Amino acid sequence: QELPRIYTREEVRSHSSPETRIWVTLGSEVFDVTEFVDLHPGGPSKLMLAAGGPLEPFWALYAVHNQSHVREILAQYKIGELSPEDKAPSTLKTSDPYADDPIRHPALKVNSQRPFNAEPPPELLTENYITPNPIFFTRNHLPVPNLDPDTYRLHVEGPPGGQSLSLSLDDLYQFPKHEITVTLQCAGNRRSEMTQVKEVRGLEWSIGAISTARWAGARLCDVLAQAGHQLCETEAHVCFEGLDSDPTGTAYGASIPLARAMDPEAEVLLAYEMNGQPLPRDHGFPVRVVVPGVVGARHVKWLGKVSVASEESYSHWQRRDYKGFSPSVDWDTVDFDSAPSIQELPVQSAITEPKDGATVESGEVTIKGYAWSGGGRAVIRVDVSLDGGLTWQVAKLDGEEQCPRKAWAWRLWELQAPVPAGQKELNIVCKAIDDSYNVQPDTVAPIWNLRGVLSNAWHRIHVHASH
Ligand code: HEM
Ligand code: MTE
Ligand code: MO
Repeated sequence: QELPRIYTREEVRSHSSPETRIWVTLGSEVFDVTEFVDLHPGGPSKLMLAAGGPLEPFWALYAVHNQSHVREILAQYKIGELSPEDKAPSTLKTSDPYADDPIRHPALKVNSQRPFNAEPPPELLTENYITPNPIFFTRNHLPVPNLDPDTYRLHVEGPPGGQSLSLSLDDLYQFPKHEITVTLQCAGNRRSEMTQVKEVRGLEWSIGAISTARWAGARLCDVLAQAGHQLCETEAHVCFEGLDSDPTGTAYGASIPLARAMDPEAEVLLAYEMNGQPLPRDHGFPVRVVVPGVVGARHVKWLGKVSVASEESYSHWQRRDYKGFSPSVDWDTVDFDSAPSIQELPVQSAITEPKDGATVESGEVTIKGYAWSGGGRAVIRVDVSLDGGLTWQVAKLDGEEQCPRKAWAWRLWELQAPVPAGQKELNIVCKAIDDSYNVQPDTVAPIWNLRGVLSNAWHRIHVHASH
């Protein structure tokens, strides 16, 4: 058996560029991760922050790394150990960047504590048409910033020759207040069903990475107009930057097409209220973007800056994430530049009651769920099957009737159906149809993708009937 090679921290430090090769440490182990840098799901630049030093301070921030498969990847690159005198835990005592995160509601099912990611349980998700703020699903990539509403300023960059704005909350309140009901869904909603087909990288969302609120604020088009922006011919994008940032100061960011931002009918908001209250800290206090009909990732929270550019945002989350690929694409072949960023989401529905695996009384069963489509497309019908999709019944749609082309919010639905006599096992399935007659695909495998986004196959649950 070979003895591990021994290195000093100083030696490790000298390996921090592609020319010298890239080394990192975890505990007392040393790794040469040069070959992994370009494959890193979080992007090469993030990994490079740790080049030549310990991973711990960064991994404390991204708990996504506390998984065995991540440790296994790293293990492949092990080249040796730190010398005994260098093994002592790094004197650099990192304070917990999440110590100031808000207290959360105990009903939330937590997928990740740091950063905080959680969804309401199915039993609560469709209890109310409007999701109560404390159980609205939460998707954070970083610690929650603690912003002072009195000193808060939103920076809006003007066009060349125009004027830039620095808006206080009071300034924002001066714009006409616009209030709309909008459903927000994460691209990763129902990712856990994709994982069952084949492993994907991302948080294990069940069916609850979706919620609905009344949002109020200024229209983005009014604010952009005040800064002197007009809808121009050239392809343009509105870029948003959050005030949440990693240790290097890189902020969360995303963009949407200028045409959507400038269209009053698209109702893009700079929201300061959620269900009649100031935004909760987890949901972007004091101001966030709300982009009706569009994937959650573009609804930038803790909004610090708005600018117009000829290119999409250069943010990792715009360019290296939130894109769809063929099931044949893997992490060795993926070319993120080849796919457009997700904006409008496809038609979606899920069953929230009964619970998968539950036992239902003989006689009648009540089946409930939600249905929604992106781009303002209204859900026109939800079909439900009790026999795995052989025969179908049409559910009753509840909740607010939606305006054509501006159907920003979900419909809840319900079906009461007799349990077929003698039937001991029920395979309950739902699928929604939107007003473009888009339907959900019947199975997950053909839409599987390496990032586990856009998971919208027929939702299937299995229940036992007690006869
Ligand atoms: C995601 C490995 C260093 C930031 C990931 C994932 C893996 C990985 C496998 C995907 C995990 C999953 O979604 O299941 C590694 C390895 C590293 C390393 C082996 C060291 C050699 C870093 C560093 C940073 C970082 C130093 C930050 C400064 C991230 C981020 C994500 C990520 C932001 C994406 C999280 C998300 O899905 O939003 N990394 N990583 N990583 N990593 Fe790393
Ligand atoms: N904005 C900032 N600044 N930071 C973030 O991490 N996450 C995005 C988006 N806006 C995020 C953000 C993602 S991926 C989603 S799905 C939604 O916020 C979630 O919004 P919610 O937490 O209010 O449900
Ligand atoms: Mo998301």
